[in-house]
Amino acid sequence: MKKNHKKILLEKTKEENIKENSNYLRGTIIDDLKNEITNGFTGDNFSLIRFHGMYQQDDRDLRIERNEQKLEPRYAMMLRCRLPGGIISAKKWLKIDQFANENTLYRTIRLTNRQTFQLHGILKKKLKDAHKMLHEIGLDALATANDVNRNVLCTSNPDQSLLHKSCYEWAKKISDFLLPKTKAYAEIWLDQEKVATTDHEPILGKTYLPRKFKTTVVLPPYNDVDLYANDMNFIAITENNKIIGFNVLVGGGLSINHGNKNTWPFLAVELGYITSENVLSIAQAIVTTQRDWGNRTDRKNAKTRYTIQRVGVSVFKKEVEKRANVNFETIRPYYFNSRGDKFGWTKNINNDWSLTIFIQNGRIDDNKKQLVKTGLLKIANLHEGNFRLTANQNIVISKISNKNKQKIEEIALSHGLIKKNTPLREHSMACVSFPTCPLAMAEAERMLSFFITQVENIMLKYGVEKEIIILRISGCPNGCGRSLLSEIGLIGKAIGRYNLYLGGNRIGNRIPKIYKENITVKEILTHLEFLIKTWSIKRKIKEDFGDFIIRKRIVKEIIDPIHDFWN
Ligand code: SRM
Ligand code: SF4
Repeated sequence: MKKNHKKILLEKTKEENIKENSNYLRGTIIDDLKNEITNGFTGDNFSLIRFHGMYQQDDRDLRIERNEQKLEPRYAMMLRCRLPGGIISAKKWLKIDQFANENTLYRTIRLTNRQTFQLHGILKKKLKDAHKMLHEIGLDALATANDVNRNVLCTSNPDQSLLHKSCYEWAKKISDFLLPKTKAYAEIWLDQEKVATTDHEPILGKTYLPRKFKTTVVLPPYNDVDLYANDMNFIAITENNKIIGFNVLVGGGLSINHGNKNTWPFLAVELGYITSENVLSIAQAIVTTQRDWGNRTDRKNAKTRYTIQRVGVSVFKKEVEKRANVNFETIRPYYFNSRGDKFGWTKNINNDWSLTIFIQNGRIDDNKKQLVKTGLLKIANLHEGNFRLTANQNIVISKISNKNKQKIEEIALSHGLIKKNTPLREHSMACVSFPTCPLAMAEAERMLSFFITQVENIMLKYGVEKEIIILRISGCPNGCGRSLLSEIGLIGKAIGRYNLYLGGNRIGNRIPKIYKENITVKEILTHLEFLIKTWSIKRKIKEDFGDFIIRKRIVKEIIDPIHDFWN
């Protein structure tokens, strides 16, 4: 019996076979595109389209109704664009907005917390149009999902300083360097002719990575990309206003499974310092080490963090040094003092301007209170610069000329894009969850605004409404809303029920611990009222909520997540 169990564990996962047999990510996607019997993809293609930046979903609000009518679920795809560092010109935005209006079921755009955007609700027959539209404006959706290096994050707004600009250039360079080389994307979506060459993936390999892989380039002191949640991170070290090298951190990740003690969140750990000329060889060595050493028999144990924990940091580091032929130097001093985005106007290096706008949940839509979509469209129509998407689901209108500054401000004001929000709201985040996410267990995006209003009322009642608390909601333990790096984190358990986590910190390098399990929103608010009240009375001067929770031992501090997270 035991032997059998071992054998099962050592078998490659189904996904590994899918990749192996896919002919470099082609599968039979082309046949499925011709198949008009279903709006969905069949067999392996369901998984393979993810490498091309799409997820098959169905509207969960409609499931019961369609089932009763004996109809296929309302299949439609979510498409995630590749946008390293989050930059898209205003002119390109116009095309995206138009496509969303004319070709998607929801007619919205969703900014993600990895500096890009998603279009939900594209029918299979419209998919090629979507990719062709992206291609025409110089974009694509390649490698924004599945077992590859995903959209590379970098500290927002490259126009603020030369250092920000060079961070962006590094993010772009790393993203391009680690992209899949297969021609499958161009053949399938752009109708490019199949050329008689042999596909080869020198970095990712024929079976790609064991699991998703996430990278950041960050300029201290702002940890606006939440680097500790990522597989590979480059922290810029500067001298005389130039980036001279990077501290490299690896192995962060946040997802867990409810009740599965073999899963735990983990903060990226330090490998060492490298000079700039070694960035790409180190990136390649880290990725290929994870490619060859990552667990391909259990997807729940396949991310870099588990590889590093299995072999140990020093063994992993030595292997990376050997593969790159570079030795890490001692980590250079660095510190972070905040997360989140700074809203409002900033003057840039070229004497032009940036305006950072808070977008609740990253949802680009119009509602009674705010005309976010219309407002951004009007701005895009006259703006000659860029839109910059942040890792907190917000948007920076960057490179605004002096000539356009006032006009843009007027549009932003009249469409409710510049509003006085509480620091709590400005730092809040929720994942997409219902109705499109197939893995959602509880509401997140659709309940965030209401929930924040309730917590705002509590904070106002106890005179702490001007304080920042990092509050995040995820609809399931995959933790896309990065709840496991927040001071107050909710993780969905079932409809209307959440686990409540407390005790993360402001800069995002402390994992919160469970405080109450499987409770209702009403119960959560009762607990929060008590805790916020106590904090308002007993906190030390300037003591953050998360730090207070830990000092008062309301939850135990997580020092070693492998042991402390579940115990
Ligand atoms: Fe995520 C899966 C949305 C950031 C961990 N995530 C999903 C899917 C695609 C559901 C699915 O597999 O079918 C969700 C699509 C919902 C929808 O309808 O749009 C989804 N994840 C998101 C986004 C849109 C949340 C958001 O509101 O911004 C983010 C897209 C980022 C991007 O542009 O690439 C998003 N996901 C994250 C993050 C946060 C981050 O990267 O900083 C995490 C936690 C960090 C980490 O990786 O550990 C995250 N998503 C997951 C996981 C768990 C992965 C794991 O390690 O086990 C899944 C499930 C999976 O991959 O099996 C997942
Ligand atoms: Fe979906 Fe869960 Fe991610 Fe939310 S956390 S988007 S519910 S997978």
